[in-house]
Amino acid sequence: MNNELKYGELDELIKETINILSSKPPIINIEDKTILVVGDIHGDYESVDAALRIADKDNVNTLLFLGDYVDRGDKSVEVLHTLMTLISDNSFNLIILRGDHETREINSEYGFLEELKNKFPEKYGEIYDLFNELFAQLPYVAYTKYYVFLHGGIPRGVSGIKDLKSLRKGLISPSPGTIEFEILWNDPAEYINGYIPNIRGDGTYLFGVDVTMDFLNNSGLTGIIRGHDPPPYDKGYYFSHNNHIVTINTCRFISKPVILEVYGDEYEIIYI
Ligand SMILES: [Mn+2]
Repeated sequence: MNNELKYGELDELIKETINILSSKPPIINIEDKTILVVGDIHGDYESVDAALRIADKDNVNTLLFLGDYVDRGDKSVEVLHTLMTLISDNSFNLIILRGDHETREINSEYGFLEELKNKFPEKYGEIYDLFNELFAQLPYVAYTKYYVFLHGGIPRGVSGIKDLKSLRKGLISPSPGTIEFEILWNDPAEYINGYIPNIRGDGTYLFGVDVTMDFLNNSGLTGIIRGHDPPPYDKGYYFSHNNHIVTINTCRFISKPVILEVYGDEYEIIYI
């Protein structure tokens, strides 16, 4: 942890970021043609730093993170501090989507709460509550003319981007059975139609290629770019549903870390 970073300063930065985020919608339309996309981070500060260097080098203005900033690694606070500083400085068009770890139900169990206890033994409870208030203000989805970006997958009952306009912000731990929950948790699967229960737990689903094609056709889009699921360790990404879905990971504790650069209707996967 940056030793100069005191509880009071962090507290103010979180509050300022909540103010900025709460004025934005849960679904973001991106106009920019070039976008640098970052997958799961899970407390891996070095990967965030590497992605920001590439954004600088390639002169990219729009940076999109696919969620899961906290838990597992031990630098979730540093990761969030960097992202909040960039949001408050307005130095990039920075979009940070919500992942399933940006819910209290999960981040109380998988390392983030413990990290805060270690780094802020006196005040961890207040910081933890503030961060979860911030997470509840993160958008769930972003889209361009060609691609949709989300953490997990297509929720049941959602047949196109128009059905995502009803997403609600402000939920600290979205409940199973809601589109807010399923967009954070669902995964694509080959060789199934429709939806079947996912081994990740109650209320999580696998969706088939028919769901993906209906969603894309109804939305006038060509692909889904997501995180959430660990790719083969040596690869860092994988394709599903006839290459209409790409899953990437940017956390070096999970697989080789990659980022993805979108240029209009194309993209390139880059090892970092
Ligand atoms: Mn996830």
